[in-house]
Amino acid sequence: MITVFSARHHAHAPAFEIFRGDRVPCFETPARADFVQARLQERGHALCEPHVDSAPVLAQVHTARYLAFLAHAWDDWVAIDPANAALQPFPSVWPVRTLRSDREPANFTARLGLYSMDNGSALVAGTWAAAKAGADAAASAAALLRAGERAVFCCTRPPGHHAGADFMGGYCFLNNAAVAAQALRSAGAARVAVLDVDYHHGNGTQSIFYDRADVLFVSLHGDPRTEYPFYLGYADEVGAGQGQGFNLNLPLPAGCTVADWFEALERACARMARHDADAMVVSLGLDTFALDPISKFALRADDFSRLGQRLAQLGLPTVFVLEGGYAAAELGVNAVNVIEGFERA
Ligand code: SP5
Ligand code: ZN
Repeated sequence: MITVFSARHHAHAPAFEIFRGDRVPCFETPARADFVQARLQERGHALCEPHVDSAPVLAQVHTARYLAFLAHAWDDWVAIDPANAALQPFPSVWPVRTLRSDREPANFTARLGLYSMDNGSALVAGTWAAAKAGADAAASAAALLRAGERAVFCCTRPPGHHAGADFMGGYCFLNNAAVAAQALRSAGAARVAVLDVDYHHGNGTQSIFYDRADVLFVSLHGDPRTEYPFYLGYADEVGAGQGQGFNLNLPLPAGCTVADWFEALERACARMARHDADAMVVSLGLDTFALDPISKFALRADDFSRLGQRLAQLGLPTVFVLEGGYAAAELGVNAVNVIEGFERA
């Protein structure tokens, strides 16, 4: 399976994130994608650079004002004070209920809060370049499928599935999976199915397609009652308007068994099969791994092979997009196990 990979992901390397009021090393690091790249090469898989500009598709997935903010956020931050170049901006104020989000304030921190769901996406000088390269990889993968590839893997970071039409969050800035799905639609696929197997609910992807019947969203994740992102991902979210019946959430209790997880995967696959899709996008989070430092599912290396095998049985042209997974040293083996399980099936 061909992999789309850009070394530009290195440009996004924040020094720290905030955890319980303290600065802690980032869980989402450049080493993650490097371990995956190394394992792909070790196993003889081909890699290529992104070759499609995602800008037209990004404009369909994200709002113009969010894209404009994100593209210039670092320059705006440093323009306030050159000393800011050594600091990471974090939001500290948000337009929650009763506050207005239709007006964009002039103040930088207020704008950052307007376009953030949490303080979980550390922003640095190279964030836009890295995120854009990831979105370009997703658009390139869609083009490769159209050109006849059976499946393509996007080895991208930062991840994307928490990013909504007009906000960042959960280490995510641009929604790569949504870009892949929308690019497939634009390339002629009448129906696309998105399956999100990251430990965390893909709130951004769900919200982007929530009122649409052409893009089905199915997600398997830790119960939001106790797990991030907390405010979305419940089973009663079934889609709205035209999209009613085209959103399926399968929350599982933190600490559930591998057998429970694969049982839910069967339900997900059954719904995917009913969609009669022309192509599938898999938000491939690997934080379901037993040794993941921030998650509470129990999958082992072999289980990722089984996942790949099961997904291949859906018989659909497939784009895999890397999402979470924070046991960095094991990420390469686990990701490539999915890829090779898929290929073997
Ligand atoms: C793409 C993705 O997987 N994003 C995950 C964002 C999770 N953000 C919340 C992180 C909270 C870290 N909690 C650490 C608990 C350690 N005991
Ligand atoms: Zn995750």
